[in-house]
Amino acid sequence: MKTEWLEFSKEVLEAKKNDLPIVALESTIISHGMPYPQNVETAKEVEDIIRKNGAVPATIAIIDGKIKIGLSDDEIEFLAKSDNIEKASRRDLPYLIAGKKNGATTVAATMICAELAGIKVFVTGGIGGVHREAEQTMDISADLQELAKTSVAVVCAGAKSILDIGLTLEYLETYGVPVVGYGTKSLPAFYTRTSPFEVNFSVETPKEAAAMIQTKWALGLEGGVVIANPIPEKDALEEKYITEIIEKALQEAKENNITGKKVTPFLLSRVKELTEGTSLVANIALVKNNAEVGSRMAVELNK
Ligand code: PSU
Ligand code: MN
Repeated sequence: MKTEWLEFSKEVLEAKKNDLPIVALESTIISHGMPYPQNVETAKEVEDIIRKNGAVPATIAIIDGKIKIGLSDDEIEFLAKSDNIEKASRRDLPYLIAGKKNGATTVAATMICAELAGIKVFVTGGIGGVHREAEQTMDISADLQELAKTSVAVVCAGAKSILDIGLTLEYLETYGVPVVGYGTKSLPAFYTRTSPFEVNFSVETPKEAAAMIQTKWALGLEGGVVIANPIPEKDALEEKYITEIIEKALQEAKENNITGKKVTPFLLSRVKELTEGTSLVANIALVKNNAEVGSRMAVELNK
């Protein structure tokens, strides 16, 4: 059984027994997406938001080779503080699990583990995508392939403009992944509520989102759904400002020959430094907002 590698927290195990709605959360955002101590604070606050909305949070990570579904405060602290936690995507899971190592799961790996654990809704900040100049570098996040095949709904704040948003949408279209705007027709671009691109469909309520997700899977159409939820108005950054900073971070990544799985964390941390922390404040706000929507969706899906 694949489930022999899973280890549920008490809270998540209880939720499963009682058929309560559960929301998965990733851990790359803790170990590689945000600095300490904001990463721990955010991880805990996001869990509380999910509880307040009637669902049970399950933060996912690989610890000592176990797929942990639901983490203790000590485990969150450990992932947040250690500087040698591997960033774990699909390709990394077998090595980390067989070798009894630690890993912080990306969107792709969290989707895999959530599906193994029977969890249908996953809340995060932003998904990986097709990077700019991917026609040269072939840098396309494994998150997109996972969305193509693994049946978990991912609530995020759209795609960051460190990526080529247009190519990311084309890729998702090819693989039949619906990109659904939550209360918006424009695809949000993480720090901003809009982008030059439209979503495929929009829904206005968690119920409407749940109905379409349920229908997709009932039809036997495997794979994920992207629910793109714009950052709250008051937390959004000014488009011109953030675009210039992203351009600068991209230039630096190129000059420093940053490749492979280091690209996204490098860009995130440079953007944070160049905005003097403003981007981090926005990042925290949008994740919390996604937790609100995702937990309400999980409640609807569970009905
Ligand atoms: N985007 C963010 N914050 C993040 C990530 C993406 O705004 O923390 C993380 C997620 O875990 C995502 C991963 O799955 O980066 C994508 O990495 P890559 O581009 O190497 O696939
Ligand atoms: Mn990549």
